[in-house]
Amino acid sequence: MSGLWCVNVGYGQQALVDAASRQMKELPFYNAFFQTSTTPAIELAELLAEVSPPQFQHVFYTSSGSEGNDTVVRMVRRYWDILGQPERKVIISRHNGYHGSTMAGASLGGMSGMHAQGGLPIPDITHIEQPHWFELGQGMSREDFGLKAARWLEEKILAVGPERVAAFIGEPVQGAGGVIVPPSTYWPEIQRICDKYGILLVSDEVICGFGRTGNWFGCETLGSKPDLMTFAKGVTSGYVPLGGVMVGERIAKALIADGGEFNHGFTYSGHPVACAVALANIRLIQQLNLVSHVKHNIGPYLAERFAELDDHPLVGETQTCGMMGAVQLVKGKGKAGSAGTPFASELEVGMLCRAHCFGNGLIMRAVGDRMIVAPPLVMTRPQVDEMMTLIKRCLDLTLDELNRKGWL
Ligand code: PXG
Repeated sequence: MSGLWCVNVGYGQQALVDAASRQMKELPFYNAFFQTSTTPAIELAELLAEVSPPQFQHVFYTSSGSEGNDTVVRMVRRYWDILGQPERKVIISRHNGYHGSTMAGASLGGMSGMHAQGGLPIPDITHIEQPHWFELGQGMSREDFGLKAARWLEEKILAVGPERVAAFIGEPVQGAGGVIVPPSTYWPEIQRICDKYGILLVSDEVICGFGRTGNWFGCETLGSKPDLMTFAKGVTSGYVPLGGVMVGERIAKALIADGGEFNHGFTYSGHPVACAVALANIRLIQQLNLVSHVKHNIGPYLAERFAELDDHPLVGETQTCGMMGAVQLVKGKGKAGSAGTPFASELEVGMLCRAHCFGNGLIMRAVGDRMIVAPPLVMTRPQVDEMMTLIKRCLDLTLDELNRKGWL
C-alpha cells in the first residue's frame, strides 16, 4: 500500500533523510505569514509549478490533504465572492469519494459512515453517484456508462441551479473507495459540463499525484484540466507531512487582482523541513525517471499481470491504473453466464481474504469485497511477479475457505 498511498519512492531513500537533517540544522522553522517565506518553500513552489500542468503557477501549502481540501472550499467561495457572485457556494462531489477527515474534507467525501458522525455534511455540499461500472453500469459498455455517470453532474447542476454551483471535486481514480478507475469517457465529459456552466473543476490528487498514474498528476492521465489540485502524500513520499493546493491562473489572478488578503493559512504552511524533503523527493522522482517507469514499464506490466486474475473463479473484475490495482471478489461466477454477484456484506469476505494476505506476507487491503494494492513506483518486474504469486495463492486460499464454509 506504499504505507497509505504515500511512499512513492520506497523506503530507505537517504537523500530524503539528508534533506531533512540539513534543513533542521540550517533553519528548522519559520512561518509563511505576513509576506515572509523560507528558501525551501520558494524553491519547492518553483519545482511544483514546473511539474504541474501549465495552468498552475501558484501553490498554497498545508500539512495534509484534509487541510488542502478545506483550503479549496474557502478559496473557491472567496473566488466567487471576488467575482461578484457570492451565491455560488455549492460544491458537488461524489458518493464513496474520499477527501479527508476535517469538517470540510469529510463533508466533501461521500463516506456515509463519516457523515453519520458529527452532523455532516456541512451546508452547501451535495453528492452525485460514483462512476463505478461494476456496481452501477453492468449491461452498458464502459464508455456509455462513463458518459451517463458524468451527466449525473449536469442533472445535479440543473437541480441545484447553475447560478448557485461553485465547483465540482473528484479524485481522478477513487483510492480509499476501492481503486475505482472511471471509464475513459468520464473525465472529458465532466470537463465539458464544468466548462458549459462556468463551474470550477477541482482534482483531488492526494493519491493520484506524483507519478502514481503514469503522469505527474492523475488529471493528465484521466483527461481533465482542473482549476485547483489538492496534493499531499506522494509530494514527500510520506517521509514527513506536507500537503497543499495548486492554484490555477484563473483563480490566482482573481485573488491577486483583488488586492485584499485571503485570510487563510496554518502555522506549518510551507514548513521548511517538509519543503526540503519534498524538493529532494521530487528531484529523486525526476532522477530515477519514475513517472516514465510507471507509464511505460511497470504500470503496463502490473496491468498485464492483473488481467490474468480475471480467470479466477472468485474474481468479478480487475482494474489497474499506473501503480494502483483492484480485484473485485464475487460469488456464482460463470453460472448461467453470470459475471458474478456480490457477497452479503456482513460475511466480510474481503476481510477474510485480507487475513490470508497478511498471513502470507502480502499487504493487500480490503475495501468491502474489493481487494486493493498501491505499490511503490520503484517496484521492479520481479517484485511484481513475487506480489502476483502471493495474490494468486491468497485468492486460492480464500476460495478454499469459502468452499469449506459453504458460502459460494
Ligand atoms: N484526499 C484524498 C484523495 C485522500 O486519499 C485525503 C484527501 C486526506 O488527506 P490527509 O493527509 O488529511 O489524510 C486523502 C487521504 C484509505 C485512506 O482508507 C485514505 C486516506 C486517508 C485515510 C485512509 O485508503 N487518504
